[in-house]
Amino acid sequence: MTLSNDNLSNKLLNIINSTAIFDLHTHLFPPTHKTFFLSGFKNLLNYHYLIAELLTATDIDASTFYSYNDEKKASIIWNELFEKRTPVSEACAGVLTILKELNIEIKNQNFTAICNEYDKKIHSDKNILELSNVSSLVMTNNPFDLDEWSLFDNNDWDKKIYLASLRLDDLILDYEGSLEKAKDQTSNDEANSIVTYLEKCYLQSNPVYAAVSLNSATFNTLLDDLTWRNILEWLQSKKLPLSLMLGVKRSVNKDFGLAGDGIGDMNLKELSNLCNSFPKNKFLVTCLSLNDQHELTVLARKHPNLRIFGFWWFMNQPTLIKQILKMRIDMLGFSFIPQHSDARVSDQLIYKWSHFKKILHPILLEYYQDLLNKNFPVSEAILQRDINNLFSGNAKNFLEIN
Ligand code: HDL
Ligand code: ZN
Repeated sequence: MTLSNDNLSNKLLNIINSTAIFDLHTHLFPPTHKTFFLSGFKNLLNYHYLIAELLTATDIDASTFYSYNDEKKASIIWNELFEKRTPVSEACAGVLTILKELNIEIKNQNFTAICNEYDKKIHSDKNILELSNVSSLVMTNNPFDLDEWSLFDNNDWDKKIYLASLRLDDLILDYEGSLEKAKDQTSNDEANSIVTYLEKCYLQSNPVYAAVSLNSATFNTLLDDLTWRNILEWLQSKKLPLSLMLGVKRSVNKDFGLAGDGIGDMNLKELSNLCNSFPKNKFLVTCLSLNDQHELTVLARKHPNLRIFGFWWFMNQPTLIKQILKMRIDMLGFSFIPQHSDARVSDQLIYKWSHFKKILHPILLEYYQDLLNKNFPVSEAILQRDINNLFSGNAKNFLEIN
């Protein structure tokens, strides 16, 4: 049944709010992976986005701050960013969105009271997945962090919800150390022990893609280094896409820890060269800098083996999403993966996705209204097909998973 301008908006909003999400890139783990599973109010406030905002809005010394325990750090962040200052940044707004979703009053409540009420309301990952309508997600799994990788020694978690990836940054950041671990884990001294080890990890974890973050100083390693050419050939043999997160500069401020990374240079002509050099490999790509977004979108029109995903990190800001999401639709239609959460604390799924949906609805509405005005028959079935694709289908089809 064709919709009209009267009922289009509500129908679209209902479909956006009721369609299950496949979250393509997160740093989340199942609750049974105890040391790596993060949830709760203290962990929410200890998010490195908020730490960066604290350390640059106050004269608190970074190393002093990091010497405190999580409770003290969280209470300082709450006091400085939410009580002494107005919490209007995206990361601050995200915390408030979750408190609202949980009906937790802020007025006349101090940090401890809010903390106690919060931790009574959020009691499981299932609770969070329901609230955020995330049906499954991809973890960031580092095969060279053996403690974190121990997740795959157990079967006490839902592998249909928590899907694996192979995060390969350590091969860029510490090749020799990674090679030693690969040799230890495979008792293999040959040059190709990295690929031998990745094969072992593949069998253990059943990853849906491999991933690496790069910048202009490291990108050509993929093309020039024999190990990486072997990895790309291995990925192709496994039909595993490679997720490329481009334009990051690690430790811009060394004292800030995880909060110290920033934007690096990136030459996307090299990305185009990679797509042409490895036509049978698939590349999921996201860029950290606003400066790279237009060229990336044009490249997605040139390379069928390139698929854009998400608004990564410093791009995940309402003003930038509005501008770039419309550009992507203008140039690619709906043939891209519009968002991922990059959540580190499970509870963040609630705000990362509700904030995106709030931006998505009016933008999509404008395109569908334009179609109706040109007498194109927009039906509920068409809306549901499109939102299914944007929220999960495009990613799953590119990954060739169900
Ligand atoms: O490299 C990455 O996967 C980034 O997402 C970093 O983990 C970053 O610290 C982050 O959490 N961004 O949202
Ligand atoms: Zn990430």
